[in-house]
Amino acid sequence: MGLKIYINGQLLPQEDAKISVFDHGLLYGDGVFEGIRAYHGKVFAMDQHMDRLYDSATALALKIPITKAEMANAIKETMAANNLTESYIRVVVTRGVGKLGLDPNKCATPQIIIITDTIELYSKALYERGLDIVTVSTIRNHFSALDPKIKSLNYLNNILAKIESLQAGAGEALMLNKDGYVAECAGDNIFIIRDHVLFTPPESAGILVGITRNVVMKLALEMGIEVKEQLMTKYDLYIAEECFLTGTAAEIIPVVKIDGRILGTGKPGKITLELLKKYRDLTKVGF
Ligand code: PXG
Repeated sequence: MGLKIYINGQLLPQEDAKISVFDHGLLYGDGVFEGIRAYHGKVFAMDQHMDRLYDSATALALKIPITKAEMANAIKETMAANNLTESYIRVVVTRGVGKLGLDPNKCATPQIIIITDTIELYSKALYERGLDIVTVSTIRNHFSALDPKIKSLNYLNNILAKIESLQAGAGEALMLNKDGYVAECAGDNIFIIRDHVLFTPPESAGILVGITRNVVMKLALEMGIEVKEQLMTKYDLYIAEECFLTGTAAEIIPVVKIDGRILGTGKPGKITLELLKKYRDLTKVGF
């Protein structure tokens, strides 16, 4: 039996869940989205995801026609309709059906789509072995062009980076900003550890402000680890003792190789693994 998909207040069988070819989400990538996870039937960091979704929409002058509370309920209803407890949730809000031509005012009303499905994770072996990443030539969007803080349907910047890392046979693409500072990976935030201090690029480096990133910084502080949001270059990564990526899907994934250089011991770091354990404990009780 297929999935039930939420579109504009209706739960439709997957085969009937279709949108117009005139939707500006398709024609121009004009819209926003969220990737959320549910563990044991409970949505993780729901409020944070709702805040980011609505902020992204506001930044695009896109008014979502339902409240955050109504959206949260719609997500829960969609999960229930699919009997899902462990789930990856994709919320998409498009500008809606309009005319050919950029003008968003020609779009009548935004469309809301909610897909709840099971997720494909990185393999358990990869968490034990660690990921290798490469710096790619595609720079992260400059905030004056398209602010990476906006989780928009326009993900080509990230996809171009991902293509480069795939062609290099690496697990993820490390993106620098236009000044050459480390920004983030194609679909994850990046952290390093050195001398018992946790470093990650600041928001001003031009990044998506990851919800997992925020949780990890909080967990580190609770563990008595100093956290610094600081601009970094490739050099800082090359000399790191530990490195890991964070994201809703990946949670915390250790990095053991950057640009062909083996980091530290070449194995997932001790603090990284402690943080991963603490993060997974948190997903059991909810956040
Ligand atoms: N940076 C970027 C560019 C992202 O897209 C993150 C960081 C991590 O953010 P969160 O809030 O998840 O901690 C993301 C989000 C997927 C998928 O299907 C993952 C993301 C985005 C789109 C798709 O795996 N990661």
